[in-house]
Amino acid sequence: MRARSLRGALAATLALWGPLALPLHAAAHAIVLESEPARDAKLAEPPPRIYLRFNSKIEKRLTRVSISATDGRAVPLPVVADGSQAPDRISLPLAPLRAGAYVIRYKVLAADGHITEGALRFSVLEPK
Ligand SMILES: [Cu+2]
Repeated sequence: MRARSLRGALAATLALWGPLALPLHAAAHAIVLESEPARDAKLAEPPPRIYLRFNSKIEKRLTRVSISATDGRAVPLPVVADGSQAPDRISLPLAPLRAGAYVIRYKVLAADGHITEGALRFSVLEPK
């Protein structure tokens, strides 16, 4: 009887602390699953927006995204954090871009408290 309740208590403790102790948090790291433009895309038309979908919820108030022409300075793209968009994705409208190469840099805080940084490159081709 006593051994059984001890095992029960141990199981309950593991259930409580196991998820914190195991390296499962990596699954909650914010990784980009889908993007528009796609990575290294060569676009005939300027993209109307930047869209990023992550594998987990992100803390939008602490998420930063910028765009830069590869030879120019970075321009921040404001991230809407009013709850009007799904918690695992961001959509940022763009003013029309000229032909050229661009880099999107993002720094996001995932639900597990870890920050992920990344970059996405694409280019807009000269009109034919
Ligand atoms: Cu993590």
